[in-house]
Amino acid sequence: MSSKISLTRYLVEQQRVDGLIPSQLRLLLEVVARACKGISQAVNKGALGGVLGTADTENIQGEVQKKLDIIANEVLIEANEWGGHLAAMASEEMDSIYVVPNRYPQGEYLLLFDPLDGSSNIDVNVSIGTIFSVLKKPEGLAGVTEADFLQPGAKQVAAGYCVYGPQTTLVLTVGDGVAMFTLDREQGSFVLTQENVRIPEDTKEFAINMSNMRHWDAPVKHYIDECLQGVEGPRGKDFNMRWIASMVADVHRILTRGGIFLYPWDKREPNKPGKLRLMYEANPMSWLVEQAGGAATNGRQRILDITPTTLHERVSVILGSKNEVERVTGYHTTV
Ligand code: AHM
Ligand code: MG
Repeated sequence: MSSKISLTRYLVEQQRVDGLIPSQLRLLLEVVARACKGISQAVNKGALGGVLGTADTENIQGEVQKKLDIIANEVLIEANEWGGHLAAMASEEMDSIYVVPNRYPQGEYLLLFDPLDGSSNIDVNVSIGTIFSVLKKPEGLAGVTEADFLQPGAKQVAAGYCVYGPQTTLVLTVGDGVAMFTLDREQGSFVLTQENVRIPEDTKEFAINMSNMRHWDAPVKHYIDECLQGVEGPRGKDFNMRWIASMVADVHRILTRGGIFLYPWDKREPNKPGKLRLMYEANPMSWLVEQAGGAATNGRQRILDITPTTLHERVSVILGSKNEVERVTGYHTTV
């Protein structure tokens, strides 16, 4: 790329030339990106910044919070509450929605995030990230309630993640394909490094936590069993396995070179539809993957078509290369 295109310029051009994003949404995305820069700095400092380890508190999901879970949540709230672009926020780390305080102007957007995804990797210096999803507040009602958030993922107006790995990379869609921006630390800005990201339709790489195999249901077992049989099996090719245990990093690999990611329902907690959260993990990732030509289902239906009934609802996730996702989804009716 001859001249560098910053995230700011990219967004301004999307707004001006393509009319894709209103100015309030542009502001929102710039603020989220700025917050991610702050989180990236905290992540980079690690032990030097005293940010590693647990915080001795639990979130609504009963998970022990890490210090960085809480720091990242605070950074996102503080960055976003005063700009006038938001009505409210929701987070994996907060029981209920955070309504923008009265002292600030109220905007028309709703922001949802998993402030620090892959928490189990924080202390071991493995890639982690921030996932975010943007919805519009339904029109016509004063105030904002949790019910305003309960929209299917197909209604998202922007979605993305920032992965804190060897590089800090922000990946974004506003419904016109997927673009990637790498943080230039000297300049302090995100620079466009890839546009029109495409996921190959076929793959030889799967990502799943194999230690749960005995708990899966038949269609998922059948699919992975076929992959494991390799070149001698019905698939006629050898598969490779990757599992980073940070959804951001696994999805980033899939957007970069293809693959399939599964976190399916399993028998350990039969009443839970899955481990991952629909509104701020599965929905934004599913939209990014679809925008890059991939597919995302819960085994029975397109994830983006699910209407949530609660903010922290969980879902079974199968996403990535289109032909593989369609194969596993098909097994849910044939196996
Ligand atoms: P988190 O949001 O609390 O970090 O949990 C979500 C993470 C995903 O990033 C990842 O795919 C999964 O949990 C890993 O689960 P497991 O520990 O079962 O491998
Ligand atoms: Mg998460």
